[in-house]
Amino acid sequence: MAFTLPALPYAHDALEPHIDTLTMQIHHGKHHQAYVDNLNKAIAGTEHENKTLAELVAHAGAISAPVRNNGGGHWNHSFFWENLSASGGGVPSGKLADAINHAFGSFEEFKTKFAAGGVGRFGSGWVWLGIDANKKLCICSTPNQDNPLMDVAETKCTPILGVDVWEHAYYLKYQNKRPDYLAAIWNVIDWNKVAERFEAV
Ligand code: MN3
Repeated sequence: MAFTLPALPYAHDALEPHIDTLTMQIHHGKHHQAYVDNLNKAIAGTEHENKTLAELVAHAGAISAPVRNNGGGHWNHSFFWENLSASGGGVPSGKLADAINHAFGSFEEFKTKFAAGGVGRFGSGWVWLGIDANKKLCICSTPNQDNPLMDVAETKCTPILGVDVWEHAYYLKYQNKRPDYLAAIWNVIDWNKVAERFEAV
């Protein structure tokens, strides 16, 4: 079964002015589409053809570089679009808010540490909020299209929030100012979705 590009759960202009329409069109329609197409090419006619995306990602390092890069790209972007919402922003509530306060001191402290994780990622990659093996919240970052579920990940966790810090995610609007993009993105983070993932782990 070939993988397909998931539809965006909102319009391309829904996240304006924080994430601009053209960036969303290219990011979803060109970049994410290319990861899907190249993943399908990489697994076509191989023993991996009928595996789920979760299985491919978990063993990405053991399979091949194209599966690691494009399978990760497909997984990460599918996860990222769902993190975002036109009605996002604000602050988390309930058990997730308690866990953030417990792990990081306060929501403001968490945001500072998360943004530092994204700014500190040299080159292209992702910054994540996840739940580690001890069921504690943690922040980590991964290079390229790796993610913390991969066998090759330096820090493993179950992500509940991920932010793309590749230049293609922000360059048209923010140019070289990755910190500005990471400051603006809080306005469109869907905390209900993050809380739902938190409760599920
Ligand atoms: Mn991207």
